[in-house]
Amino acid sequence: MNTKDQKVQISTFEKEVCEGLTTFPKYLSSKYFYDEIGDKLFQQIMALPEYYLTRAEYEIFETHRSEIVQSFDANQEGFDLIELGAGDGKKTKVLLKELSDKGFDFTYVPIDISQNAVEGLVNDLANEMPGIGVNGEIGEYFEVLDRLKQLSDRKKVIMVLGSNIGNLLHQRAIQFLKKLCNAMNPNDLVLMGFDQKKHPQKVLDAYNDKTGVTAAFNKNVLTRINKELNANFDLDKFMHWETYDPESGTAKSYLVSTEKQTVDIDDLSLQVHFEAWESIHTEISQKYDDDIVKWLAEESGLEISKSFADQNMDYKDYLLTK
Ligand code: AVI
Repeated sequence: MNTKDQKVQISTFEKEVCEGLTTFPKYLSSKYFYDEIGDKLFQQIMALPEYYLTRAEYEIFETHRSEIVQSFDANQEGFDLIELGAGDGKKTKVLLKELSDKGFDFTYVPIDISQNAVEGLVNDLANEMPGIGVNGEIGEYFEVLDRLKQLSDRKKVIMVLGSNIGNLLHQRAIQFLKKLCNAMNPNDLVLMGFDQKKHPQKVLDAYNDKTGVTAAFNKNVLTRINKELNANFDLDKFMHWETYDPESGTAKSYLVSTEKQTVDIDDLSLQVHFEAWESIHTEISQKYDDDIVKWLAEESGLEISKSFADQNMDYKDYLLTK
């Protein structure tokens, strides 16, 4: 491909940035938070005192690891443990260790959109748990689901942890779960984390930490547009804003323009105008209860077979079957 052809081809990032910033109200997808800097910021978020989700899921795995891995392979036939959005795999290591200590026959297939994350995790595991078969894959959720059947020819246990499903609106979550269901054989299982509805202030604090890491994470989408599309967003003229609606259970993140301004995105030959206090919606982080999870599962052809909660009931992991 020559330079001219490369220029003509418009990337999904360019297309979506253009669409999101030329419509009203403006929006950008949270999937663009994640590059090398975004991955590091998310690691910092997971260690924040306010961000209870990671610790809650870790506690669930520590407490229920024996029962969880037992239900993965009750018939002892061997299986592939496929994790969508594996990240640094910190919580998963609790389950991997349990599986390996109990002598289960399994291969771990961590899949993530970030090449960094997958390579880091594969290297870590080679050092920390050399006895485990690991087969890392790079890919985006929906795209990976299309080739899930090819990735494994034995029993599949598919994990989607960290309440990653919460970054999808319900209709999109159902599309995702339907695809997941289609890729499953009757014996296959899903282990999925769903952050639960709780005191609204606790949710707001988790997405609006005092140290400003979440704000930097949110603004990273603007940093990426600056770097990758030659734009001149002034990050100091946008503020991170979080809302939580306890009725719907939806937490929403915005970037709010603190003054009337115009931003140039040179690679898109685009000028974007912002009124003072105009917003860009960047992320949803959905919170659930048993009824919502049951509804999502049923709409998608799945069924809840078990659930595991942390002591505070802040968070639950559900085992889903077809
Ligand atoms: C990855 N995802 C489930 C996180 C969440 O809780 O929505 C991303 C995040 N956004 C802000 N803080 C963390």
